[in-house]
Amino acid sequence: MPRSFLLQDWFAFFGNGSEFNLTLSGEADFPNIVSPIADDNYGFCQEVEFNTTFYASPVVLVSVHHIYNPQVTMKSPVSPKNNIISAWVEEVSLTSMRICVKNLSGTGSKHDPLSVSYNVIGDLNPCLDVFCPSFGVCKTYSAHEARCVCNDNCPSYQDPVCTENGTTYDNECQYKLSFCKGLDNNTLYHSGGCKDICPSGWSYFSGFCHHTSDTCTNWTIAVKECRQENSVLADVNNNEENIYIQHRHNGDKSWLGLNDISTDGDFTWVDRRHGNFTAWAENQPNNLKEEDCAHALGVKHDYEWNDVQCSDCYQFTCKKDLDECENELNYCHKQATSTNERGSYKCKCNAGYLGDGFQCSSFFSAASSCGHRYTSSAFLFSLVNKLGWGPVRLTQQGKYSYYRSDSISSCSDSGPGFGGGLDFYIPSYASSTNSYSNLGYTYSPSSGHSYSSSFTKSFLAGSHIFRPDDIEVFYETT
Ligand SMILES: [Ca+2]
Ligand SMILES: [Ca+2]
Ligand SMILES: [Ca+2]
Repeated sequence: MPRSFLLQDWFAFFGNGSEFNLTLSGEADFPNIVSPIADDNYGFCQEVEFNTTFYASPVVLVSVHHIYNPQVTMKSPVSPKNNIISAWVEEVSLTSMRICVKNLSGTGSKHDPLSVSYNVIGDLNPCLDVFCPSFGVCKTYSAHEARCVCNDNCPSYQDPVCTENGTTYDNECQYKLSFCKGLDNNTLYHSGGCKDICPSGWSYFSGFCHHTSDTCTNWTIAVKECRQENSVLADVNNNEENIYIQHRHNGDKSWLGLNDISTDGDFTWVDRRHGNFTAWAENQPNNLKEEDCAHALGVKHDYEWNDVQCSDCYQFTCKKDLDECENELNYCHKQATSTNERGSYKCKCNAGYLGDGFQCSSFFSAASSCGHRYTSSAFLFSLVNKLGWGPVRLTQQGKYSYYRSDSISSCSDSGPGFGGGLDFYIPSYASSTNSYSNLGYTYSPSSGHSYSSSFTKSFLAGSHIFRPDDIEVFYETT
């Protein structure tokens, strides 16, 4: 029977092809310890994961050969003479492929171990090394063009999160989208909606709970009614808050806690505090008719303020601090203690932990306030040293390093120490002049310098005792 003319491009190689500067290459071994069976068409396949991601499905070249390693062939002493083999790839994706080999049928129960050399050629995903800030996501536009964009493909399901200023989003993706677009600048959020943070009838905004009166009263009664609720007549610290409080009054005028009752012209808030933020309307305050109390003019007057008579009648908003600590509405790390403050709260890492309170970590177990650890891989690295010494890695090869103790040590009331002889030590109050170095016990710059010599004492800082200028602590988060 006549056959069509077949044209085949071919390419043969042996080895990993590294001289061709290919994108990825390697070997896949097929020990072939079981017999090939007819159901599998006498084939063996295995999945190979790329350790990277391609932009498009790459081209893969494979070449199969017998493994002539005598140790391996000892285990499977089959002469390769009848083992005609072929190899191919299938299911090539951006991150993996399947490599298959095939023996001829009828070659007996045992087969040679085989190895497949593969070369993968393609463009890598240009997003691989791109970090997108502000919850952006990296999107590819071509094999060589990647841009950070906002992920506007959010699902609509309800798994609400609440941001620090009290905005509830349907789910985390919706919040991240809003942040990415610059519509929300609150980086902290927690799961669950914001609604139930404040007591019934009060609404959350920026660290405070707010309640607005139903009717108008004079200023003095407004102050008193707020006090009865353990709150204060609204004080305003920034423009966002100014707008928020005035919006609660649907555009109407409302009392502020601002007054100059004690000293004419010296306006203070109800707690006698002077604020940094004001929004007086033009030519106000003018004390026109012995005016000692301030009110907000509402949205129609650009949220500005005016001084009026305290006996006037306006509605008002009371404002009270949310105790984030008592209500567990804080973002402190689980190894930190929260302290409530008016309008906010503070986090401080517990004893034995380091960090800013939102992230705390420990070198040691929380069970003990003092600890020491040994690990053979520990080393110190010093960038600037004595004259004639460049940057140096100080490994644990000091005179007494055979004790294998105290690669690092710390107590809750003292800073970190390195080495069994406190080869390098920073006390808890590092600003005092009692840090010191004393190399050579555990950590040593090189052999031949003895522990406690003037050389090893002054190697790091130029003197035995020193005061650090700057301490930076890096910690690994898990
Ligand atoms: Ca006045
Ligand atoms: Ca006035
Ligand atoms: Ca608070």
